[in-house]
Amino acid sequence: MNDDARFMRRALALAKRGRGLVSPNPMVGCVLVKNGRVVGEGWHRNFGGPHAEPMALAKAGRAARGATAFVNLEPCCFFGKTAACTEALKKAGVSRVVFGVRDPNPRVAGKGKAALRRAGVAVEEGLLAQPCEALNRAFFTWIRKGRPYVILKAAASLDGRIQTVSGQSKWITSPAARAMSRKMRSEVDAILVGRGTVVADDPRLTGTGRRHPLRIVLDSRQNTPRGAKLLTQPGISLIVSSKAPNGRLPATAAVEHLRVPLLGRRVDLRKALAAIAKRGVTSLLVEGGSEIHTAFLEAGLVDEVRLFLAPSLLGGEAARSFFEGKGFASLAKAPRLEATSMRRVGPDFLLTGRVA
Ligand code: AOF
Ligand code: ZN
Repeated sequence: MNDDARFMRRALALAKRGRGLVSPNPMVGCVLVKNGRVVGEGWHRNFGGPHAEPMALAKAGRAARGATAFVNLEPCCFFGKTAACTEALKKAGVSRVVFGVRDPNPRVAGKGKAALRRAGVAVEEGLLAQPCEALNRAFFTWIRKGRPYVILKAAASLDGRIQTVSGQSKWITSPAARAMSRKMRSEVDAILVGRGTVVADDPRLTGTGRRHPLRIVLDSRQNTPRGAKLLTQPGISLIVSSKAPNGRLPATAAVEHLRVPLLGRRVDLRKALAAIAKRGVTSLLVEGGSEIHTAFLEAGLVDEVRLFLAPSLLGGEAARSFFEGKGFASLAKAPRLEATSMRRVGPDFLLTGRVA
């Protein structure tokens, strides 16, 4: 790996320290290098806080003059919660900026690069573009599509079933897989389930960290049980329904409501996702049940699939699988995963891929 790539990798590693803390902002890291030596490092630590570049500049002090800045994202050029990074870089006398990917935020979107060039700073775009794009995939989807990055998560047998024929689902996968699934919850902004899952499994929908992702229940008819465990966990639960909240489950500080019109017999998913995105949710873990997974897949609203597969074979025509519905008549029309990977988790497998 050449030196530039090495420093960009370092910027990426720093950026990752903001995971779970910066949303709905992107994760950004910055490394300042002079004469082959790192003179300052910084990363965006929390939403509303300083950006990566000024943090690195503060560390470098006067050594920033004539240095190269490596940043995974195009530096911003507007005064938001903090002053523009392009200005800070310019003022500090940084002579070259290497960034991974353009910031799709319409307030930046190439304007950061142009501002630096105008100020006589040498700018290079696209170093390690792929990992830089991957790191902030949720943020990019949120900005570009006005909806969260949607991850469908399920735990199934090798034959794709999420229940036995008698409805038993606890537990198809191992404690190791369940622990990993809780960790996944801690890394997203929100988790979504259908009312049916709340009734059948009464999940807590909690993660592992100190941060509590928003818990969302899709409940077309305002029927979520009042005693549901998820409603009393730390953090906020959001009931998404076509009906106004009633006295049975009134809005409180911990239970919020969102009203979304129906599309056919269920809540309009696109409208629901747009409204959820407006609350600053950039990533959403959809945990089921089967009808919810099916509705998201049929609507083309799944970006990524994470499937825990237990080495068991449950069989049974009446046993539910995580994707049902009408199905696709032709292979060509059925959704396919790309960039797939498979790893072992205890006795189970975790298969992941992005919907092509
Ligand atoms: C950077 N460096 O470290 C980050 C950037 O509300 P603000 O002022 O924090 O601005 C947030 C926007 O700035 C965010 O939507 C994204 O476009 C950019 N994030 N830019 O130069 C950083 N976190
Ligand atoms: Zn900035």
